[in-house]
Amino acid sequence: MSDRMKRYDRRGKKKVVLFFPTPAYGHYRIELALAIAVVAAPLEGEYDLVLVDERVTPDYENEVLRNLDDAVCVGISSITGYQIKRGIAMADRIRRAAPDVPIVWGGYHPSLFPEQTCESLACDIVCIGQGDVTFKEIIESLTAGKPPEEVLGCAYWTPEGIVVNEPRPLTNINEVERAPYHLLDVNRAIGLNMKENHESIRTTEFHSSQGCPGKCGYCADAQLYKRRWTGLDAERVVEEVTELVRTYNLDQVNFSDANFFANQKRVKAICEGFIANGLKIRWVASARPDTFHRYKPEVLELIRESGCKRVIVGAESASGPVLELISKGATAEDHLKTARVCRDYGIGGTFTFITGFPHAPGTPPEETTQDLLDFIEKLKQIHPDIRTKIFVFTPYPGTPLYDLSVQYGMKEPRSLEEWADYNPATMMESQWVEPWERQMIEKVNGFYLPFAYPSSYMQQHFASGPKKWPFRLVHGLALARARTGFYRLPLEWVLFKTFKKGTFEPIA
Ligand code: B12
Ligand code: SF4
Repeated sequence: MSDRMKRYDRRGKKKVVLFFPTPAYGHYRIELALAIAVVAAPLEGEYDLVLVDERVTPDYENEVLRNLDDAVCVGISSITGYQIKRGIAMADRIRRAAPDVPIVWGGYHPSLFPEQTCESLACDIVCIGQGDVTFKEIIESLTAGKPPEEVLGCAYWTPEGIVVNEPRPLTNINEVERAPYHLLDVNRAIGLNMKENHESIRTTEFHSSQGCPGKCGYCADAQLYKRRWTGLDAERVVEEVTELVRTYNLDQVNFSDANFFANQKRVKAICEGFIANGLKIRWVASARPDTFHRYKPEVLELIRESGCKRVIVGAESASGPVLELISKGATAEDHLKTARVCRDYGIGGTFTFITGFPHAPGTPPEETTQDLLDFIEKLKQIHPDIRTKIFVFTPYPGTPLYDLSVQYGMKEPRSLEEWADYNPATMMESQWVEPWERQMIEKVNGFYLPFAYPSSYMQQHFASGPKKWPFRLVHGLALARARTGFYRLPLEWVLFKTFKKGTFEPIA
């Protein structure tokens, strides 16, 4: 029997260790490691659970290593890119310390590449898609002394080759126990965000649905969940969020759902519940540009009244052909309508865009970065509390646009180890965006447009004190530049970059 097979016999073991590696290269706020909390939920009471978040748990490596003796397995969560790198580094330490302990990977990336992930020495078993039920069944197989032969939605290594079991249909998330927040160090995560990310209020995340009915051609969700969506009942969301707010003394809750607004009836009931419970919080959630402006006025009122501070809108493009190419199912007119609805109901909006979608070699892009900046200016003219973020297109596996990018010459990573270096922040060689365009995005979208059309936050921030007059001067200059499109000799930008770290406009 090979070493790997021996690892599947975990009879008598009582601990389950879950590790959440740092998810992304570069600077991001700490979003709570809900993925490992959700998969731990059904195991509570039966196993000793150890949840370790690389960003939050002090001495995280030893926290994993010192719990291996009695471990059924170690679970590692990962999206594509840097998180794999950190996950492999931990898997390597685990292998050296306790070669018998099976390592189970879950999350978006392993789910898209179960076989390739199992081929890596860093992994024995992959949980494909939703993890709540699958992970419990994997644990039950291992503690019964056998590989997860009968577990739907998983893949595993054997000496004869990798076995991929039948897929598991989407589980209604109301059937899953509530996420054990108490196993994550929520207060420390909040404290770190306040200290290192200069957040002034106590914020954490809540996950109220899985999947999305959309079919955007750059998004992994449609591939993984086959355009299905499952949401927690409104009563449960209200009850759990209320308890969370009271336990952790929260000021803001960010919903980490792919599509929080998929069901208007549910959203209405959630808002009514927050109001009835007297919750004095702000909340933020993601909306599709084609649905939010179609919400009924009375529901939009409730959304604002219950504390919705901001909706995050994946607008992506303002060009008809591009929106068609990416199957967004929304038009530029939808984006403008959503901005107007946000303005009329006193809700902030963060519109995210993507530049550099693939186009055939030798042909010009349908939409240039400058076109996007011009459209963003229109949005800001409608509503100054519209924040915007332009991402550079990174083809994510399992999507039609990934396949198109490969067709147009993108080099595909071929192993888990190669995917570890697939990071949007470091992929400076993107074929469809020139380095000068990246600089222009940073300069115009990150500085000139926010100063030309200052949000209420900025206006308050600079309303008085010594910063008032420099702000007015920069505002005047930025507005003149935005109106004329003249961004050369950007002295004020150079000064800003030299003295100010970070941005005035975080996404949420
Ligand atoms: C919070 C978040 C982030 C956070 C943290 C990432 C993280 N891993 O949590 C931050 C802000 C850092 C981030 C950054 C980015 N993100 Co992001 N993000 C999200 C978001 C909104 C929520 C994730 C979450 O907490 N979900 C809640 C948990 C409960 O669900 P889950 O993660 O799906 O976990 C379930 C299963 O996957 C599985 N599972 C997960 N882990 C494990 C582990 C084990 C052991 C098991 C058994 C099962 C299991 O079980 C869970 C319960 O069913 C998702 C969209 C979404 N709604 O899921 C995008 C998403 C993960 N992000 C995505 C992307 C593309 C990005 C960016 C590249 C965006 C950008 N252009 O900059 C960056 C950078 C990433 C990088 N590689 O450098 C993609 C990932 C696609 C992919 N192939 O990996 C997603 C899916 C959005 C999308 N629909 O395309 N993101
Ligand atoms: S709306 Fe968002 S989550 Fe849904 S398919 Fe499009 S990008 Fe993905």
